[in-house]
Amino acid sequence: LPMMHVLDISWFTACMREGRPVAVETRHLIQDAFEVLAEFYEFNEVEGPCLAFRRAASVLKSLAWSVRRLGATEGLPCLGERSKSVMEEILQSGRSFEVEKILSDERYQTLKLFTSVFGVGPKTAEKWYRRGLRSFSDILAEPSIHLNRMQQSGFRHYGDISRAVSRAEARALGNIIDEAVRAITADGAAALTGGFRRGKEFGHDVDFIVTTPEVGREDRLLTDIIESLKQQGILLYCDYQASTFDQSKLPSHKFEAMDHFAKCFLILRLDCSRVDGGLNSVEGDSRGWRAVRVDLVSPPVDRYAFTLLGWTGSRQFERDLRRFARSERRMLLDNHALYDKTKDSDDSARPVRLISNAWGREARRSERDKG
Ligand code: TTP
Ligand code: MN
Ligand code: MN
Ligand code: MN
Repeated sequence: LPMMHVLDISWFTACMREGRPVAVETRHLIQDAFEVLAEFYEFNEVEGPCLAFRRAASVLKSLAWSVRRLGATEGLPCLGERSKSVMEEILQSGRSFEVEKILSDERYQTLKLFTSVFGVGPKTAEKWYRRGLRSFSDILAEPSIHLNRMQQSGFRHYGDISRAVSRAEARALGNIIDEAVRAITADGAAALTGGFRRGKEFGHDVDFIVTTPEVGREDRLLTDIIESLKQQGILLYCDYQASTFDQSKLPSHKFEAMDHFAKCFLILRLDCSRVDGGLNSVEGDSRGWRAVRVDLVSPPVDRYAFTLLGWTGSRQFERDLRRFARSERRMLLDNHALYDKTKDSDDSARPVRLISNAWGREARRSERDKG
């Protein structure tokens, strides 16, 4: 990420995670252990330790060396007492008693299973668990349970959408979205974002930002795309959320995890014939298609830069970047804007707007060049 240099945050290791060709057994054991612990606390709605273990896992992910002794991790950020004791146990015995206890816990296993369904969060999973349900067949056989539309799609396409999406499939979907955009407006563009933009080979979904140079047109652009996908017969599920973005309310002084732009969460039917080298599913190949989760967001073009930054992720990187902006630069960063708290808001908004406009132009130009 070139912006690392711009913001001078090379000190922070979590930013440098992706693309390091290191595979070390023990480190991965520790990383997985931290992720299990984080999830355990998430299921119990205890935010502090959950984030602490997430952060510790991401620091380990960033390392270019293998962890063999606890002493070697001395200078690393974000490793607290508890992380260190788990790490020490794994370094000594190859396992963690605490983590194994969680993994064999019926409640953890059940919540893990239930939350793997699209549309089922920890709260719903907990509710079902409390009612004595333990499996998908328990849920589907229980007449008093009402599944919403999202959960129904989640169960219907469970096999497909829990299988990783390959880069070739992401490319094929990119073509589909791009064609849809261009059929609507010749100067519109779709940009791949999310994990695939970070260079990942596999993802749980494919994320795109769609734009049009005409500010104010973006809401309709997204609904037009959805209509086109429906016409093509490939729209299996659609949750559309209209924009609640209000330019006059910028800059926002509170931290906002979610942005206000028009967006949609989709499940699309991807035909085998569109993918070089076939689908990433044995079943799908014989069927001739698979279902894939796709997210689209459509900001006004002068907000393009911030949206691209925000949607590129990872979530941990975004959290760290926002924290860096806040504590090291006295700035507020979210998907809508970058705001300098040390200056008058009107003054500071202007250069940011200029940069944003320039980036928006740049993005359109490079998309056009590609085309
Ligand atoms: P995800 O698609 O959830 O994650 P990912 O692409 O990093 O990884 P995966 O391969 O599992 O799909 O989210 C991508 C980024 O988009 C993430 O940094 C969070 C951001 N995002 C928003 O900023 N606002 C939103 O409303 C949503 C849904 C995501
Ligand atoms: Mn994604
Ligand atoms: Mn994800
Ligand atoms: Mn996504």
